[in-house]
Amino acid sequence: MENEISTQPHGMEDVEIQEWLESLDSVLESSGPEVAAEILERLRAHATVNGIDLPFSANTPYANTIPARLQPLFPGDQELERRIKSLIRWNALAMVVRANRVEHNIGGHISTYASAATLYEVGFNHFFRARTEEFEGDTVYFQGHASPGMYARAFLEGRLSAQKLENFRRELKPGGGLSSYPHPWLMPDFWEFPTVSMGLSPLMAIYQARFNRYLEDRGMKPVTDAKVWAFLGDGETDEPESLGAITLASREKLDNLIFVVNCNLQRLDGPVRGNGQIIQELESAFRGARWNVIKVLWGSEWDPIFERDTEGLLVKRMGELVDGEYQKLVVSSGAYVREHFFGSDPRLLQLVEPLPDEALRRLRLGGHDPRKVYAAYKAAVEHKGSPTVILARTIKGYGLGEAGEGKNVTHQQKKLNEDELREFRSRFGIPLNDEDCIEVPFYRPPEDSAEIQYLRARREALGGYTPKRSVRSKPFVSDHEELFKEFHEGSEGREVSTTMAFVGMLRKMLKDAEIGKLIVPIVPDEARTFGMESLFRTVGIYSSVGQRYEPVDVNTLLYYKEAKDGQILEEGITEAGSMASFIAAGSAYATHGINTIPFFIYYSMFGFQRIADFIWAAADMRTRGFLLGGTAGRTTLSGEGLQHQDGNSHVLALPVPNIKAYDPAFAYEIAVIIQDGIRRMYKDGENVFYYVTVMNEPYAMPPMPGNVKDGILKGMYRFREASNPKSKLRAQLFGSGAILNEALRAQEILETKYGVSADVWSVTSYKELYNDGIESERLNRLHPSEKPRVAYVTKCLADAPGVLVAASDYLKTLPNMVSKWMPRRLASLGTDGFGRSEGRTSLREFFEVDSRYITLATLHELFVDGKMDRSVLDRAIKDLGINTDKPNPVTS
Ligand SMILES: Cc1ncc(C[n+]2csc(CCOP(=O)(O)OP(=O)(O)O)c2C)c(N)n1
Ligand SMILES: [Mg+2]
Repeated sequence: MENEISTQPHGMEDVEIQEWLESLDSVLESSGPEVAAEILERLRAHATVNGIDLPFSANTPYANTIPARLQPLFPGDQELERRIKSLIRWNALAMVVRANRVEHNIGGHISTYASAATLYEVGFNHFFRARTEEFEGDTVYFQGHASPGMYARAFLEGRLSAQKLENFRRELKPGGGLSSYPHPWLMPDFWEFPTVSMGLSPLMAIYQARFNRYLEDRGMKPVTDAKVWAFLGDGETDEPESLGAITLASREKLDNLIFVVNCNLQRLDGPVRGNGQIIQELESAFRGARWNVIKVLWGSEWDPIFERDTEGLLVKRMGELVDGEYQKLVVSSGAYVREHFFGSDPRLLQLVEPLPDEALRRLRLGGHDPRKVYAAYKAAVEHKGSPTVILARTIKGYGLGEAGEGKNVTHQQKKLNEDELREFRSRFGIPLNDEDCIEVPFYRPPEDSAEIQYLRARREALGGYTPKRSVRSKPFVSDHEELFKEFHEGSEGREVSTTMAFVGMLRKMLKDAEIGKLIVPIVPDEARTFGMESLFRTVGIYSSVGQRYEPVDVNTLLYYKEAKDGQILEEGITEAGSMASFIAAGSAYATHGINTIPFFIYYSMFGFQRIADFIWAAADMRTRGFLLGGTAGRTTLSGEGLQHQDGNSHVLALPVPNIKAYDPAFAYEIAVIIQDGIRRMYKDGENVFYYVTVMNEPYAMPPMPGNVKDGILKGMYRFREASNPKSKLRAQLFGSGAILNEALRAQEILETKYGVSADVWSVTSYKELYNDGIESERLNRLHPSEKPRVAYVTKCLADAPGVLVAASDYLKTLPNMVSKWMPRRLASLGTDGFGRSEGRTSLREFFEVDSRYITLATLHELFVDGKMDRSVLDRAIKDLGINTDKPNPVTS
């Protein structure tokens, strides 16, 4: 009954609807789709004006976007391509099955590639253009779990040996192996983009496409029609990052960007939307964001059935099923499909009456039909004015039959029994007999076979092989000594923050003849916070459309200037997006052969803490550049409270192997670090990048005390010696960042009030000290007969007498982790705990890191060593005004 009402609203006759449809058809025929669309748009407006409340829907019917009659001819040899694809399927499966026979549970995925094989093969044979001398090439983000397919193809192409395939996921075996997923760190000549932490690659791809435009608009690379392709899983789209920047892509009209979502309706545990339709959900999200959406749902076998269906019943029926039901159909017999899908309406049953059950079972989905996929890709690359997403329906584990096709367990399937292997072999026509087949050997037809010849010819026509990574930029020749020299001088008493000092350097770098153009300043709506607004005017904010309005502050010196050739990437409030820009700019030395140097400055608490996985991906990708943690330090940033004040980031930087993390106190330290960083990354080609914290506490910047460059870079150097080194009471104070000034004040108090002579060290990087320490330990363990290597910390403190006290604006674990290489016990002060929104002075008291607490810690260490009387300590507590009953900052 309900159904009846919905199909015939208010008793409207079928014939009336039919008349409307027929007139539309005739417009379509006589004047084409554009006029038809215009009429519909006018009708919609007319209806709204007349008070008709049309429900909003961004969805189109559950059908292919490109109808069969508009489908282009498939230009390839379909049969040969099918055979090549079958061989790749076999070898991909063999890799995983063999690896798991050798080492149980080594893992690997069969079903992701099995479902996506056609999506990739149409790309490889017809679309993905390689990077060459003449052409920058297309950029492809491969779905991480489909990696066996890419390896299997490279094997057929003769680029990877059988031995490499044999050692899939076992890179440490003799002869090397293949990394589980796309990791440029592990396979730097092959993979360009790490994609396996799901959600990162769609976002990175959007910003990559946008960065390509930035380079073009700034005249740094020629304008080309190169595309960025990103392949993702439908389950992956649940990650917030996946769809988080899709409006940026449409706003920027990134028609150089193509998403292909492999909609197998399944993720790891089960259906992506058992009770809904993921494809329709994604369609409305992307259409709502003004993307060009192409649905590839049904294969060619469905076309004649659609043609017979003049009433649109089939499309309607297709739209009714939820994904859980579709999944059930995939694993069911033809008879079941007839009864449960077509059986809902006798007219539908009639449509498929001529087809036997077996044919119903074999009605292919769009994502497995090269002709449909080709049509979609062609439309995508030709589309102008917006990015395209292709939603391709496939079956997870396609071809695995009983071993997992469409089953909930298929994602984890790594083994096939003998029957299943034989069936797979037969289904895909692999020339192996029953006996050989169960050994699952890799199979490559001879070089002169039609398959290999075809595959090679196709790739040749597209410029060569892909994926392939190479470093194409030329290294810098200069050390930029002059550029940084002035910052060694100090501020002559003027109080500046390290952030201001850094911005001064940035301004100077931007003017430099060699590197000026290459600098890419990136800010997530924080330029004013860091005093960078003067750069708006001088180098401009990048905008692909220039500035279409007169900025409200146009009469001021530092107005908000947007320009098509603007240099600053002002990303708005998105640390993730800014990081994706950082990655694109920091890997352009490989992707584009351009040495762009990104400087991404942000609120330090919203870096490692918030987007650490992107930083990890950047590390894997061998990204170069500088992350600047601004307003850093738990007590140095006043008033902001526990979600802003960062005492964590230097600890969170520890696990990223190739990031160098520095907590400098003075302008010259920053100058030394940045100059050396540029040299290491862009002259010597080292695969490192930098994290430098800068603060907003103003103080006089001293001149560099002699040549301490080496110490700054290695992690520590003596900044100020004790004035009375012969004193009986001696101490070594270690300060970092803005807390170094507290150590210097403590040095004075200790000297004048307690007769303790202390040296003060600037510890610029606990991470560097730690890495050096563990490396020394390791080398000594492995080479016991050689002269022991002495840790740098140990060397520094060889002749440094007295008690040891460290204070930083970060967790106490930082100094503690290097204390084992110190000659004596270390007392560590730091900022473990939540903290308060408070001013600097109160915060430093609260966390017990100010000069008074450093003084007390020093006196206490002397007392423990028996060098100081208890009464002095008691008096000091009183004189220093220390409340001994205050709450523990760690737990309060
Ligand atoms: C951030 C993240 N979380 C979890 C995983 C583990 N994981 C790997 S594959 C997968 C399911 C993938 O489903 P889908 O995106 O639909 O891809 P399909 O294999 O179906 O093509 C999961 C949960 C991961 N790789 N990354
Ligand atoms: Mg899926």
